[in-house]
Amino acid sequence: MKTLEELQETQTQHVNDYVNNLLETVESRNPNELEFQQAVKEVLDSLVPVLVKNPTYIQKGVLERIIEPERMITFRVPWVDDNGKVQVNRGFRVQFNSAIGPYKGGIRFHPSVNASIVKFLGFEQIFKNSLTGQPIGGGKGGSDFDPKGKSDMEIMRFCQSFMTELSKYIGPDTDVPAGDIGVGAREIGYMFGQYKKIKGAYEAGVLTGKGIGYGGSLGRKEATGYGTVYFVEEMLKDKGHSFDQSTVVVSGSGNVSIYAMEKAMQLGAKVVACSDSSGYIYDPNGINLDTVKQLKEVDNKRIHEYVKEHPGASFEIGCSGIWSVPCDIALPCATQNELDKEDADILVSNGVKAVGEGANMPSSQEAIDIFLEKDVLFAPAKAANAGGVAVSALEMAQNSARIAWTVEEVDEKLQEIMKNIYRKSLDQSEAYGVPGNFVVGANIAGFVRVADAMIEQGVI
Ligand code: NDP
Ligand code: 2IT
Repeated sequence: MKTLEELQETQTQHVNDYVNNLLETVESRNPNELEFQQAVKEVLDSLVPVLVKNPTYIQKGVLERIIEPERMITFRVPWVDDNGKVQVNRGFRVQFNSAIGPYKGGIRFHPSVNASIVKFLGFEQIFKNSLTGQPIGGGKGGSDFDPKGKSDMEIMRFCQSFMTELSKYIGPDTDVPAGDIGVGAREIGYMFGQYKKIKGAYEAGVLTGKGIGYGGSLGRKEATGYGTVYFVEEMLKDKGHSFDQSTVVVSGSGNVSIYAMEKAMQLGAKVVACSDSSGYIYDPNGINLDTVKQLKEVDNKRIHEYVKEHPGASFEIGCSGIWSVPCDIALPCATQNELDKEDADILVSNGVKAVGEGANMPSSQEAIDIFLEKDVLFAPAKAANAGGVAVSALEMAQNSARIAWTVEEVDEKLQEIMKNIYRKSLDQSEAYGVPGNFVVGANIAGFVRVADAMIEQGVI
């Protein structure tokens, strides 16, 4: 007769085979979609223990359903540039999972956007949104439109054309987009205006990240970056560390990056480097955030301009070099796969204590493996950057109630939400025998809520 241990081992082997089979299906059904395959693999691999313990999830076909979007919309976005020339871009919206609420997730404008990018982001969003505890499903959208170098009127015409088509598929109770790379308050404003014109109704909750004067929430702009730092601070606190007196490196210089730097500085850290897609700046005296904000939020300039105002700082071409800057805490806040195995090795050899992902899937799987192996505190994206979408859900709540909370009220709720996400992820990592592995903990905590809802709602 087999011992209990042997039986458990056989069971784990069965579940591993089942997961590997599913991953093969994902690969053959979504060929060439490497980012999507990467995101699914990370989640499914970490769900093995929960599937062994609760075979119902397998019996009810939850996994087969959760890896297939409920709907994927692809559309033409024609617009006229300032020279009168017709341009055509491709628009996407993936409505991935609505088990716990309307689809919710940002819109990205970047030349690299394709089906794989949108689907990886939409898939991640399911679990991230679940972790927030808010009633929001998973979705994502975007276009291969490149906002760089476009005039304000070109941006407006593009946003209007994009929304003319997207408006058929979204609404405050069906699908609620927001910003992401290349989409901030200006773009949300143009899209909201076009949606309102088409619908002939003021449906404030159809988009989040709106301007404060017409239904936006105070604190939404800061929420992702602040939330990332709140999560990492919790993680550090448990180990007797903190941001205070730490040296921090933050990649990117966009929305997430700027407010991650701001909160880290408020907590007493010295941020010495940040970047854009052309390269990174290193300022041994500590980055002057006012200069970065002026360059990026106001003047739309490249990051190397920083050095003109701060001669003590230097600029290096190429963005991945930023990880060779010695630091205690690294916050990748730019884009997917911006931190690979070699970067992880360098960070570890320079003594990094913690890595917090402000961007979505910024670390490659090999990089994550190194951090976990070397006991670097690692905060994975879907837990660490969930503060943005969490405050988006608070914006929806305010819109429904036709009220506006103060910035203090929103920030207090954000801190509470980030602490809850930290606690849930830690509890699950402990329950499944990998204490402090927040990749496993966050994936399981995010999954269970959605999976249970899917089972309760039947096979749909
Ligand atoms: P922004 O457009 O405001 O900023 C993006 C920053 O990343 C810029 O500095 C940009 O440089 C840099 N960047 C973008 N693409 C690349 C690339 N391919 N290579 C190198 N650098 C690049 O976007 P956000 O700050 O909103 O988003 C950053 C990340 O955070 C993304 O992964 C996004 O999905 C994620 N995120 C965003 C949330 C939000 O609320 N906005 C919420 C949760 C996650 P350049 O200007 O030169 O292109
Ligand atoms: O990746 C993300 O969570 C976002 N871009 C924010 C989504 C949202 O709906 O606020």
